Amino acid sequence: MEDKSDIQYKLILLGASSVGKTSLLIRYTDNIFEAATPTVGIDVKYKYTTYDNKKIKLDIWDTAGQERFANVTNSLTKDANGIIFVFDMTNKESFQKIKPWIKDIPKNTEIIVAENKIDLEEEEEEEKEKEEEKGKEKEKVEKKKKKKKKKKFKKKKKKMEKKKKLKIN
Ligand SMILES: Nc1nc2c(ncn2[C@@H]2O[C@H](COP(=O)(O)OP(=O)(O)OP(=O)(O)O)[C@@H](O)[C@H]2O)c(=O)[nH]1
Ligand SMILES: [Mg+2]
Repeated sequence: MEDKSDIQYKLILLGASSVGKTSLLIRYTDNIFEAATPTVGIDVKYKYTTYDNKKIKLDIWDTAGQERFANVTNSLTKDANGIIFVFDMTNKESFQKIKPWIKDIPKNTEIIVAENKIDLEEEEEEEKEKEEEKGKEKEKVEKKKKKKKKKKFKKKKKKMEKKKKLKIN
């Protein structure tokens, strides 16, 4: 595509390793979701979009979450227009990792915090519901068993009392 844009923005994806930065990026730029390998250093992708009748070019920098690339990543953020912090909702540590990063971001830089892998929460929820259902079913069976046992005992007791009465008479 011809590089004729009214505005150009530089965006950076930041976040711990494996939170899904590259996956988010290729979903946005190419509309696909495929197994991504860990990013080495940095990578950049472009996306053209329009807003307010203006043609906008987004340079989206994909960074490596691995600690050994921290220096490369930090130098990128200085002249960014916006930063998208990504964390994995099933990994608390990945959220905590964002805090120190935010402190070092220049004040006029826009920030977005994106919670990723929310499909895994739905899976967890479904699993929980199934377990609860299983528990309820087990409870029902136990209650039925107890009731049956009680009934049996009552019957036996009645029989014995009858026998006793007969003997006395
Ligand atoms: N279930 C699920 N898996 C995801 C999602 N997004 C990414 N993944 C998987 O998470 C793994 C890591 O994804 P990447 O996109 O490579 O993560 P990254 O943040 O770019 O990792 P680094 O490049 O090492 O910093 C891959 O196996 C992806 O397929 C999501 O929304 N849901
Ligand atoms: Mg990556």
